[in-house]
Amino acid sequence: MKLVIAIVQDDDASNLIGKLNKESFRVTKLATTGGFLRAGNTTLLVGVEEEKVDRVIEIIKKLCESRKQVITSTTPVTGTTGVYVPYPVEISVGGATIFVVDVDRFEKI
Ligand code: 2BA
Repeated sequence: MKLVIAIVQDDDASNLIGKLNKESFRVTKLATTGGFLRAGNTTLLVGVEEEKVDRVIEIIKKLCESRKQVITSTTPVTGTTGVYVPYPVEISVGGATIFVVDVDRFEKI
């Protein structure tokens, strides 16, 4: 058995869970926060048989969009101390970040 850990954007989570459930995958949804943007995202835990991992990833790929986001970065002005100039930087937030890990033991009690 494998555990698929997928970090997705909040906007995509509901659709994705719906589709996974429709195909009989069981999902746990965690409300998480990205360490870089410090903004909310969603982490899904999906325990599946190894041969179904590809299907889970296929569904995630289909439903999770990559979006551009503009953040304000600051950099010190050269030659001066303590002066910072804010400037916009465009970053692309996935899609999805997916980890697939082995499950040593799985029990339901
Ligand atoms: P965040 O950490 O909030 O990152 C959001 C986006 O900011 C990232 O999108 C990436 O485009 C950018 N970013 C992150 N760290 C950066 C850095 N050190 N320098 C420059 N830009 C940076 P994604 O790569 O699509 O990641 C989306 C979310 O997935 C992340 O939110 C984080 O919660 C999670 N994530 C991504 N890679 C991970 C990893 N290797 N381990 C654990 N969580 C990860």
